[in-house]
Amino acid sequence: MKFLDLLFERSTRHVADTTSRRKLLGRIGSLMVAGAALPVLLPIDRTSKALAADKPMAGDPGDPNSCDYWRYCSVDGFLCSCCGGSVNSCPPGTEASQVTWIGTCRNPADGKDYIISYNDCCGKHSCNQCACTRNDSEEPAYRPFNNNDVNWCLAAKSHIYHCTVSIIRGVAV
Ligand code: ABN
Repeated sequence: MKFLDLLFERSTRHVADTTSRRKLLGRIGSLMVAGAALPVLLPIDRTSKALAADKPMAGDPGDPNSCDYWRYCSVDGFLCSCCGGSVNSCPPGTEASQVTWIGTCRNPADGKDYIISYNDCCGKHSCNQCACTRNDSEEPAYRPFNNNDVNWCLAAKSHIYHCTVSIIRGVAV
């Protein structure tokens, strides 16, 4: 019994000697900061939020079925607005890729630059309507991080590319 007492006394003293309230509070603080940063740092799917924010703009100039439409300044693919979807929604039976090409296009209506994501819609064979290759700021394939000739469906459930939507993510400042 004495041996057990001694053992517990020693281990309790060891814990008391090697820990402190300040250290514990510091660790809890670090965990709280890391927890708050996680939603910002992790690749979380914000497509639905962006879509909800991407409402039709009053006086939005141009025809979303035409490759000249302002949002398409950096697109490379078939326009979903010609494929049973719209400028910012995938046709039924397809799913938007979460990994995308990003461009910045000027809206002639207000002169502002908008950040646009070009999400590929995946899960049906190629739409083959309204091919549009504008590629503002794009660079040749030997600079792969600046090239948009990429099938973003490779990062989706289905790798089969159908068409591309152009979603406004915000105003470039
Ligand atoms: N991002 C459109 C696309 C899809 C497949 C191949 C090239 C480009």
